[in-house]
Amino acid sequence: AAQAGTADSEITVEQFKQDYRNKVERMYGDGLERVSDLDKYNALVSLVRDYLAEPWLNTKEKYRRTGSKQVYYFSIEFLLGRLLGSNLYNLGLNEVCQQALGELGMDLRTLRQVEEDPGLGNGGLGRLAACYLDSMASLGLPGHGMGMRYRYGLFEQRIVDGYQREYADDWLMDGFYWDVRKPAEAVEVRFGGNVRIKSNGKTQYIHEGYETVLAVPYDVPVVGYRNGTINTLRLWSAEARLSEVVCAPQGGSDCQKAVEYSQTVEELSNILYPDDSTYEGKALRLKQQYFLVSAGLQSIIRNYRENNGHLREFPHKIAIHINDTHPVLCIPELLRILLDEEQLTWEEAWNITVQTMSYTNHTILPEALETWPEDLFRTVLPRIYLIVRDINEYYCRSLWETYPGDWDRISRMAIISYNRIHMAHLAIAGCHSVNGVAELHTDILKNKIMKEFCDFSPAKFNNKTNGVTQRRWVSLCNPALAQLITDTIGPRWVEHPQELAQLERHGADTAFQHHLLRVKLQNKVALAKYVKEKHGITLDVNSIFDSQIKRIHAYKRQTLNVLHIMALYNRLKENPLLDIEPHTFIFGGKAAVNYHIAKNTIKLINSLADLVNNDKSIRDKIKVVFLENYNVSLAELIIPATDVSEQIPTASYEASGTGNMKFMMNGAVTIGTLDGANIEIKQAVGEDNIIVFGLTAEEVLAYYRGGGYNPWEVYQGNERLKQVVDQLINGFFPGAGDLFRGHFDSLLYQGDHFFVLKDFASYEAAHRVLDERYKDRPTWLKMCSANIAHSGRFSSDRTFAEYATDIWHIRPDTLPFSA
Ligand code: 26Y
Repeated sequence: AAQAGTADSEITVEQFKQDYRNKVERMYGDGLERVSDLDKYNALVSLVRDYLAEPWLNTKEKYRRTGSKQVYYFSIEFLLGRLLGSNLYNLGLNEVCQQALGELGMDLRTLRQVEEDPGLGNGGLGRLAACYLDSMASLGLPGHGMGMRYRYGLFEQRIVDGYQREYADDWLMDGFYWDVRKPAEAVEVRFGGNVRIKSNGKTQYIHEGYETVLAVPYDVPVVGYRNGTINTLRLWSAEARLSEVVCAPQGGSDCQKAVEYSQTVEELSNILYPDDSTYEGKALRLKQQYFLVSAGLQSIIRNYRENNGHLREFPHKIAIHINDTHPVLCIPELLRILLDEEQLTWEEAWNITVQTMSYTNHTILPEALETWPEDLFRTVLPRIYLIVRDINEYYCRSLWETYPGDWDRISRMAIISYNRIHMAHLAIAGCHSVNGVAELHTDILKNKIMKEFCDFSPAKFNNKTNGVTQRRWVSLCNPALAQLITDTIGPRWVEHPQELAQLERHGADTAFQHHLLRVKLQNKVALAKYVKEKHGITLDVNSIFDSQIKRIHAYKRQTLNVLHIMALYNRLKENPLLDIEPHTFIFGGKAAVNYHIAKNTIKLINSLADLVNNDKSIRDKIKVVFLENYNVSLAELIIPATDVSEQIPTASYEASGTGNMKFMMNGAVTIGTLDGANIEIKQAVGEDNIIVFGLTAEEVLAYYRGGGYNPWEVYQGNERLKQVVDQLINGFFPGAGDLFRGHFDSLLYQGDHFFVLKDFASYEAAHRVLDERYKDRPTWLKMCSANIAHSGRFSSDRTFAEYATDIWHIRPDTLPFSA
């Protein structure tokens, strides 16, 4: 039998060509010459799926046989990006496929671009989950994803007259050929109704009068890098079972009702909530969360029962990870199953649950912390509500034992207080591990946001600094750089990214530098081509490409970037002979649908772009572009072409950041604040290879304690700054009128909560340092190499080895890092 993972050595180009031709003919009843690109793409996916069927089956078989502990990563978002390229690459079929298609007169790159981006996530949190899937499989770790199969992904952004417009992301329109529908493994999820308590010796809870939603799983293969491991991402879809509804003859009113009913049921998995900032307590969102959790847990337990004995052993066989609080109902749902269905005692059920569950926090933004009104919760999930009440009581009792009489503290830490259910408190109480996503973030959790919880159970708290997969974020998106690295230090870095450190020795080497420069230029040409085709703007590929690509949010401070560009522009206008390096400022990102100031920031960037790009007098020294509909695929194009990575949040706000790591791996130099993982990037590369500026988290927090700072003083004390701030409202942007008054007011009249003005001078100075370094090209290239060389730490392989060892207590087949 074909050995899993060695597909590359087994399938020849000839074989591939033949298989592919056959596939096209069988799928479409037509010859390769006669079918569309979409058909060709679909046939290729179908063929790749055939190739991975056997190793997929073998992997499942192996896990059953060895009885190894399985990890389930529950996440309401998985931002996968396109899969054709990454699956071919991880299967080791990339070259064979490329050559085979070439010989058939086709181009793999074209077919890869036919694929819709499965955008089942908002940003960092969802993309992190996707990187982790890649690492789990590539480490040969039995780790699977549990997520939602949204009918529509994150909205598609179009820019109309400089403004963001949102369109439905109909990603399933042409079908999605990677997943396998498993109707036989569907489970039922119950909503509403009421709970009757029956007491005959033992109390029983009978849930009645509920509505049932059918949860149907779709399994997506997750391919490990050339190791034969194929794990599973299980995505759940809500369906109604209409066959149970009797229709009146000639389709009478019952049929009508049935169709309406099916629509309300299917609403559950229709949309991904397009918001990563402000929490909204919508009933549908609560239902979605419970739907994922209940369906996922039921299927895990069903599978467990087929292969194992008593549920007492559950924590030795299963680890469940909760990605932020969104899937935190895993805790009461597992308790429900253990109590109501398995008849375990509370103590037993609670201990099993806590030992099984672990939780990652991704944000300290108070407006993104989930709490649910008790009434709503009780109505939608009556049985789960009772269990959460019991958890609350049990937890508060244990708090009372440690802090007798300290009512204030206990009410601050309670899971239910003031008629709201606090999901983070539930997570901390019900998990054996709570982690932050970068050292600073974890410190802030431990010493501020969750201090009282940490005092109560310090052993739970730990840090796991985020990581990204070098396979998608270097090998696939930057093949030229990957080749250069492999030519220089050999191919092992793909599986052992810490070996990138060997590049350090080559950083000052002229030949290496020369190659690096060529690679970067080639990537800039590719991006410039895209920008020209899509936006009609000509970029100077010899300019510094400076990128800020991420969700648009006040704390991420796209505004600071804008003000600096305005100041640079003003300097050029005053002195057209000013000797500055030409710059291309690249922006990309979506703003939440109702986040008005963020949407206005997009308009601000576009207004600046219009002004600057059309001003002949500055002789193309600066260009500004806002790239429409930022998503994973666009990131794959922008990151390899970037020289300068903008990571400029107000310190303390960005839990970690992961874009910062992707840029670093691709040899961009960071200009950043001391926040999130930027701090650890600085430690890794050394202070000569990163440009930092601005207030530290401690300083920011100290200002807040003192009631903020006075932006007027800063504004009045800095001529350049005053000029650009005034330009927001003084007609500098033709036709803008009062459009940017909101930005102006927030900076001056609302206390500049995010310290934009406060950090401006230091940001400007940092940019000057950057330009100086860039002028001296050998120094610059050395900085770029140092960034690549020290990026191994930020591989999700490292992060995952840490989760596996410290939290889930499982051992991968091989550990790439001695964790
Ligand atoms: C509940 C709703 C309002 C909500 C929906 C999505 C709240 C938060 C989110 C997503 C948050 C998110 O993406 N956080 C980011 O997680 C990354 C991965 O850990 C971090 O790198 C990044 O700093 C953090 O902002």
